[in-house]
Parts: sequence; structure tokens; C-alpha cells
Amino acid sequence: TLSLLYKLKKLNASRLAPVQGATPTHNDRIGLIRGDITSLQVGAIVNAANNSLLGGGGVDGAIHRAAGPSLLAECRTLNGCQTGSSKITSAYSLPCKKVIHTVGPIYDDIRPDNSERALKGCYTSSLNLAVKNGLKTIAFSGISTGIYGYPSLDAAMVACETVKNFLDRDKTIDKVVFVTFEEKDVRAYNQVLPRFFPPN
Ligand code: AR6
Repeated sequence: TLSLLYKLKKLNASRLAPVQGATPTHNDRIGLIRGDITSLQVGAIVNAANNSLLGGGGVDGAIHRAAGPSLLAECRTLNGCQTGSSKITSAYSLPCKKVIHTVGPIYDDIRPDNSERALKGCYTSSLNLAVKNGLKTIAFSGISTGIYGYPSLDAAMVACETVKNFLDRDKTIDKVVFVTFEEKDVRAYNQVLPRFFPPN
């Protein structure tokens, strides 16, 4: 019976998931995947950028490489972006429709409240841009959890809480996918997700 339940659950998850290019799990409105965000055929992928919006390492570098040089050309016209805010561009060679560039905080362990406020701003401003642009599915990279040093568990709490508050009020977004890359972030999301979103 257990294995049958498991198979049914998997079948159900794949039927409900509107995201191509990965197998998101969790429930019908929330996905968690470990993998390459550049391969997702979603409405928008969210890039962990810096204030210049002119590219960098980590996921930012991967997104610019996969999108091609036209992305950088468009980013040059945007005059940067403030920490905790987001800007949207075309996706060029990427399979998603748009790229939302958000600037996470460099984690400040003396003033963690400031970091938290900025990180919340990243999630809220990105979701607002998705809604404004009529995008139904959005995939977030682990903003600030790489080079910017935000502790994974704290960042996952902020991500889940902010997304939950948003989705409770918004009815236009079909699915939010959290994309993890490193094991530490997979563990953090597996711990935090069920506290905010009931699994299917
Ligand atoms: N593909 C997918 N995810 C990745 C990749 C990749 N190739 N590399 C890292 N991650 P980070 P930040 C995950 O460092 O901490 C850039 O230089 C990583 O495991 O990319 O916000 C920008 O230009 C982590 O979960 O971004 C900024 O200067 C998440 O992506 C600065 O880094 C974010 O890690 C931003 O730092």
C-alpha cells in the first residue's frame, strides 16, 4: 500500500506541476528542486545579482552564460538595482520567459535584522514583478546563500515565510519553485518547507 500511495503521489505531482525542465515536488503551488535554474521553462527565474546588475560569479554567472551577451546589453540600460529590490529583463537564449534580477544583502551578522529586511524585499519585489508581467510560474535561486554568506536555514525561513504571505493574498501565481544547488540548502528547505506549506 505504501508504494502504491507513493506512486499515486508522484503521478499527482507530475500532473499538477506546470513547470517543464525539472520535477518539482512538495505541493501544487510550491516546488523544491535541486539543479540548474537555467534549464527551467518557467515564467521567470530569479537571479541572485549584485547592485551593478552587470554579472558576476555563482548563479549570476551561470545565468548570463546561458542567456548570451544580449542579457548583459539589456542589463547595462537598467542603471543597477538597490539591495532588496528587483528588475526584470528578457531571457534571450534561456528557456524561461523573463529573468528577474534581485539583489540580496551581503549577510551582516552584527545587524541580522537589516539583512532579513532586505532579503524579504528580494522575494516580495520579485513576486510583484512576476504578477505585474502576468507570469504564472517563478523559480527562485537561493538569494544571498552563496557568496553573500546568508546562513541557509535563516534564508530558507525568510524565503518560505515571505512567499507564503504573498501567495495567501495573491491568486494569480500558479507555482513558486525554490531551486537549490548545494546540499546545505537542500537540507535547509526540507526542514523549513513543511512548516509553511502543507505537502500534498
Ligand atoms: N547554478 C545554480 N545555482 C548556483 C550556481 C550555479 N552555477 N552557483 C551557485 N549557485 P550566489 P549570492 C547557488 O553566490 O550569495 C554573484 O557574483 C548557490 O549555491 O550565486 O546572492 C553576484 O554577481 C546559492 O544557493 O549568490 C553577486 O555579486 C545561490 O545560488 C553575488 O554573487 C546563490 O549564490 C551574489 O551572492
